[in-house]
Amino acid sequence: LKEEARSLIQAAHDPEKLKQLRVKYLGKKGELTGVLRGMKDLSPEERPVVGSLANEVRSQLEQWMEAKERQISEALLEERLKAEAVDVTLPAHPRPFGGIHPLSAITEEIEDIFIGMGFEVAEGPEVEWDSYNFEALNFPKEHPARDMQDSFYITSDILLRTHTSPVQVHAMEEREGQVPVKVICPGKVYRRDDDDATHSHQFAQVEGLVVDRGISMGELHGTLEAFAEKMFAMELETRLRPSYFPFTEPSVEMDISCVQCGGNGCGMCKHTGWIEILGAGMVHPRVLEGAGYDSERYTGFAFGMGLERIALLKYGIDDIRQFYTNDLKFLRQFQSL
Ligand code: FA5
Repeated sequence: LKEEARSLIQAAHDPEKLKQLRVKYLGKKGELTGVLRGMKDLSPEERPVVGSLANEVRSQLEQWMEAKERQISEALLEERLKAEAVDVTLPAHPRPFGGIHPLSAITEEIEDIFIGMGFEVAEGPEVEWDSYNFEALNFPKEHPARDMQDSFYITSDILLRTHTSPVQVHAMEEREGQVPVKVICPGKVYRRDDDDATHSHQFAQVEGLVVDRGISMGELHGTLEAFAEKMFAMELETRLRPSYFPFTEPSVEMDISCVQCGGNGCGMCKHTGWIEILGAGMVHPRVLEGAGYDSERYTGFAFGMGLERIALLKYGIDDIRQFYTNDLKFLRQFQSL
């Protein structure tokens, strides 16, 4: 029996076969178990002899089976490793690279241009006090000009800022009457505007503020002209048109000659040859005084531009919603920025 079992165990090449052999010899109805069971029919003298022999065979079979089991599982592992081997010399799958979002690229470009002109970059909260977003900017409560910027209120005193102009007030307060103040403030703003090709309920602005002695409209115009030429990398015509903001006096809006048709008239500029890019003006004395600046000694200018509108012009995009829908085909066009 022992010899027969040995050659069968030796010949087994898979775990299933080994299991069958275990049942055949060592199972409840197995051959060796049968021998042990038959001991009751033996004479008392034979019993210890057969008993110890049977136990010896049993432990021998168990040893062989265990050894074989190990051998089989090692062989299986070896086989699997061979089959699943990774060829490290193969070229890797190309990983898709992300690109910078066109609005981030525009923000960085605008920051670089103004930093080059000596401006600092300041930031302010997107969740703002009504007093900073409106009152400190000379929009008293119930003032009709508040309708120009339909707002998302959180409480009666707190809202999502509707423009970046409140950062002007924070910047002046932080400087405690010191000059020069020369900051730009990029950031998100929110308005209850209906979304369409040129409007979004959330968009980005860049605010600019300069306060010092002797600042005039001349500095404002020159700064904005230099900015527009750098931004659009071409000689552009610019013009200032009178406008109204409660926090600047006088107030203007700046148009640039249409970047698409060079001022001859096309669909983009509604055949006027001009495109409005920002609002600006001389900081209202009441705003200067409210933020701790003596309006007899100092004057300042401020401007605020819509970032998406600048990006639409620069990249010739026809719908502002493209910036927010995350269409990869659209975004991939800017991968080289
Ligand atoms: C303002 O927000 C003023 N704070 C700008 C300013 C700053 C004037 C400093 C004077 C001094 P206005 O509401 O016009 O102004 O918005 C400025 C720019 O934001 C617009 O020229 C336009 O480019 C952009 N804009 C306004 N509403 C939207 C909108 N719903 N979606 C996208 N861009 C918008």
